[in-house]
Amino acid sequence: MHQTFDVALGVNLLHANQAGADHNRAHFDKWGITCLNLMSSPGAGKTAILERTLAALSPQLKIAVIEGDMTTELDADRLRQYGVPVIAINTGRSCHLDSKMVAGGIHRLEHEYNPAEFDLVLVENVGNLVCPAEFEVGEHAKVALLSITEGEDKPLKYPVMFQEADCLLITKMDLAPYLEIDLKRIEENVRQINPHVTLIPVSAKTGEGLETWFNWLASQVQSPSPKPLSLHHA
Ligand SMILES: Nc1nc2c(ncn2[C@@H]2O[C@H](COP(=O)(O)OP(=O)(O)OP(=O)(O)O)[C@@H](O)[C@H]2O)c(=O)[nH]1
Ligand SMILES: [Mg+2]
Ligand SMILES: [Zn+2]
Ligand SMILES: [Zn+2]
Repeated sequence: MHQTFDVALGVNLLHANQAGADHNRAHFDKWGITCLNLMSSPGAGKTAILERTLAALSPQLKIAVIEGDMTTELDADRLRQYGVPVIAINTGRSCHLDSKMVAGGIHRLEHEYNPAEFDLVLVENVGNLVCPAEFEVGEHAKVALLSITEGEDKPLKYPVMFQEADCLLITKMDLAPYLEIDLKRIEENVRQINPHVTLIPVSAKTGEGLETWFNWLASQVQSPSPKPLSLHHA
């Protein structure tokens, strides 16, 4: 009985979230904006990658950031230094962004700027390897990050994030010489879960792999490949 109730509650929650995601997606499509949702466990390097990305691409591409954090604006302040609009969303006790929170951010973008001028909205989700993957926010693609310090087994232990990802950045590659980690095993484990994901090893510190990441990003902007708006969490 209890379990039935929980399942029903979860389905309703995701259903309501999906309606909000469709709303956000309609905004992005109307304005010709590509939206990417960056997700990882805490500290895998989302903000560091965004810093390098804004520094390299923001003159050519008009980018805005929606920055999700439970309580602070620390990451938002880091990214504001790159001269792009950064809309901070504090999620309070929630360990993920949902579509309604992101709608608030989109409506702020609409009121404070001319959204049709933007090419790309990058969403940094709350650091969490589990539920951000379940809550669509209207993005065109999901980017997951896995730091090499987290261990080869994470794609198997937290499969939803890796199943859902369109692109997976293996971050902090500069630390590889100091760790007993097998990149090939990470890749094999990821491919078991998601054979077609675009997998890019990177280092925000040395710049390794960033060119490949920028090219993937640019390919999303030039030819966004909309996914069906169906509820695929159920
Ligand atoms: N060596 C090394 N350290 C990195 C790299 N990228 C990020 N870091 C460090 O890892 C820590 C976390 O990086 P962030 O970019 O703040 O990670 P995050 O995923 O945004 O963290 P949350 O937003 O708190 O989930 C910081 O101390 C960074 O300096 C990298 O490529 N190499
Ligand atoms: Mg961050
Ligand atoms: Zn959550
Ligand atoms: Zn709206």
